[in-house]
Amino acid sequence: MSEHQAAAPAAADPRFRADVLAGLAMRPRAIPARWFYDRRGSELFEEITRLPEYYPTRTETALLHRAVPEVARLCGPGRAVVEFGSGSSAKTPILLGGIAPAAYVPIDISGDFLRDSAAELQQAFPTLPVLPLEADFLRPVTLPGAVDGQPKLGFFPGSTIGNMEPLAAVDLLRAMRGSLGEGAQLLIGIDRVKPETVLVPAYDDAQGVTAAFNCNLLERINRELEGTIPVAHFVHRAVWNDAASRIEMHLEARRDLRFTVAGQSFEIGAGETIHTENSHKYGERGARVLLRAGGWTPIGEWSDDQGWFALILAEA
Ligand code: AVJ
Repeated sequence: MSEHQAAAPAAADPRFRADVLAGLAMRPRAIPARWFYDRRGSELFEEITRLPEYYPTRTETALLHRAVPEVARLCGPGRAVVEFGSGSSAKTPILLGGIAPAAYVPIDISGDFLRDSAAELQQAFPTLPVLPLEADFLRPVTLPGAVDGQPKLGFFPGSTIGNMEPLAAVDLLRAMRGSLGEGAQLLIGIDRVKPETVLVPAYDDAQGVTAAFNCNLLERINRELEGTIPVAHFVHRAVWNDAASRIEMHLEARRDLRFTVAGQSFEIGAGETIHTENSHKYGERGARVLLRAGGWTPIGEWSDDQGWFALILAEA
């Protein structure tokens, strides 16, 4: 989409505004990755998941197909499945179809996507109670009363945990443990460390879809926060930070720029960046230690032949 094309006016989320204004004033500049996912960003992410270079989605989906009979055996029937950040996952029906759940509670910060994907799921599983919950799952959440007394199975696919710094990841895992309660289990997808020659192209694809996904954040700022960011003067960067075991995405200014967002002025020098995403990768043992630090004991683990991605079932 051209940056000159008229965009439908969208009501700005005050949390988005606060994160952007604080993030642009900070050094280094950084905006949380959660704000990628407006309509356009979610569409672009869907496109990313189909790219030849982007291995995580297809690897995890194949793993889930393989794992689900054993997951069913380990978790038993009658659990309420609580999915954290359910944008529009194709993985959910694989899990729900394989384990005889008592209910399904998708939790998402964005009510729009949540209602759409919940309605779609309800059609596929007409007799399953589907109870969407609009909430920020980074904090402990109160689940709908209808699932009180049912043991919970948390579902957190996609290696979304990788977006968080390890300290925040541990906080999140502990918050999930609190939200899910006594006797809970968690099925989580975690992306593994692998050669940089595989990782970097997965976040900097030949077709430029990931670049468009990254730049859409600036376009979203322009659309929703009355921004004047000259998007065409930024370039997408994906770099492997070995010390921190993560892929970082940045938007680099190609020249000295000035712009305004929500009436506030900002400057960025040529070659300086806005850090937009971290995607942490964990080793086999590191992933298990992370879960234990968050209060979860692994009881089952599945990985692909190349060891590129892991699905771990853990109990509180
Ligand atoms: C949805 C957070 C798992 O980190 O791989 C894909 C997001 N960013 N390409 C990831 C993403 C760029 C993705 N997660």
